[in-house]
Amino acid sequence: MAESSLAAYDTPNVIVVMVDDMGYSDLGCFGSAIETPAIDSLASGGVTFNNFYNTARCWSTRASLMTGLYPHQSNKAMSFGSKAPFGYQGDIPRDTKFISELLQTRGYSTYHVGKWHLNNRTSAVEQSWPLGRGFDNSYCIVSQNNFFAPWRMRDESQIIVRPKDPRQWPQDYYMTTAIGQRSRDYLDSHLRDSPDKPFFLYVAHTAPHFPLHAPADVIAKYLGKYMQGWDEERKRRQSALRQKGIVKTKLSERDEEAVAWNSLSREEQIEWDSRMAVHSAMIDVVDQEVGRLVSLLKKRGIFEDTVIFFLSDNGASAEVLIRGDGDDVTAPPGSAASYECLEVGWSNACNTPFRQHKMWTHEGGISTPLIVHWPNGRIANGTINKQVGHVIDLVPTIMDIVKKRLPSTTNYPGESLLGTIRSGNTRGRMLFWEHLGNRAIRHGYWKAVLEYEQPWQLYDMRNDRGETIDLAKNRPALLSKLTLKWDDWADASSVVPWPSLQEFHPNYRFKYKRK
Ligand SMILES: [Ca+2]
Repeated sequence: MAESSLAAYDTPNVIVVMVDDMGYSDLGCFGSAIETPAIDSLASGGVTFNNFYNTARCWSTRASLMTGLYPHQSNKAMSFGSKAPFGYQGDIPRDTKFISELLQTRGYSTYHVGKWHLNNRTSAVEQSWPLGRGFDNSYCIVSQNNFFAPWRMRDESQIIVRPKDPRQWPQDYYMTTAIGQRSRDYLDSHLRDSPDKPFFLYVAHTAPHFPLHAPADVIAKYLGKYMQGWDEERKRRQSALRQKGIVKTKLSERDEEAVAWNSLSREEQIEWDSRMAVHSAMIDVVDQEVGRLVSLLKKRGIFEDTVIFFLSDNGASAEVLIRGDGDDVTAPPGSAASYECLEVGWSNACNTPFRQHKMWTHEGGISTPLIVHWPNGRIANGTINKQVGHVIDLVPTIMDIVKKRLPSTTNYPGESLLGTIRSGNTRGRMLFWEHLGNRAIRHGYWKAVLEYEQPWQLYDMRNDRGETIDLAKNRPALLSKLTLKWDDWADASSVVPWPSLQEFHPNYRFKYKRK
């Protein structure tokens, strides 16, 4: 491969693997007991960002990943329809370019597999699916309500609707495995049909988002492993993160909606142990699929010239919902007939050492590991990179890596991370968040954060990413400087006060931590 490696160096292949609702410390290499050897090996052979952020929600992070903009700037902060103000309508404008469109018109073959969540609500609906947004091929999961038999998919341009009875669906189907298989099928056909072209492969896993569904044999590996409970699990993970040099912070308090593990009956503990076992199994299977993808890249001799990014779209979720085919309470945990969520106690543990969950702008909602792996990229292998980064940075980073210019017509708020991926040098950033009225700004090591209808809080991220010591009252001048900067950003970025959107979300309250 020596010759072609050199030739291919100018245009490496790019793979983005994104998981759904995975907690900050859910990877083995981030201190969990979940077996993720393939992802851990990408981390040890690549660069791991420990200060990396998403936007706290599925669609908004995907909008930022694809467009390089804050979600409001791409009109995808929410999907409230055409009567809502720009920023919240849900229709990404046609002239906002996706990374897939930028790469497709610059000589890349482009493949999408898995979740999408960016289709328009009102205008140009057909053109807003992956095939209309720069992907040559797409295996698109439209509904993830049943991992064993999804209700709706788009396989290329064909819409597939599941028969009402899930037993009429292939009985060996499991979504994560199907996503992995199609990723490898696309790679195989790419290498057969257009081996001279580089490729961009976007693998959007739907795991470990609820419902908690996983193959029984993988769940069996983890059953009984969590009987020590979420309070112990949080301590164990915090200590592992500290030992690995990933995060050193005081542990946040147990979430106020979660009960003490010791107050549960033995039967309740067994039930909760199984929830976490299924969550672990879902991530375990994702890792197995990452492993199979890596094996294929190695077998075909293109592993060295392929850049792999791995991240989660938001933190673990405390939601409590039953959708899809409903919950048969007599069905085994993790089976197709069950419909269960992680809920607040385990979500809290999965986001260790941070506070809050998916949807909040505290660290538990917006933090994700980012792993970047690129053997031929002269990058600082096996290092933990402390640069503060955000999913808006991935478009400029990918374009930098493939040596192509960003469109000059767009003012991108992010920046390329390639320099720091190589050097490990860090510099100050100013980043912003707004989701459901929750707000945050990070400027250097300071973070101001506000939960909707609560006052601003101020934290020093150098030693308190657990957000345990609110410095708002000690540093009022600093806090007001930061919140004014947030106001300026909001004004310039199509962010509007959450209460002004009341008519579009009459039921949008934070009740989901409770049953
Ligand atoms: Ca998500």
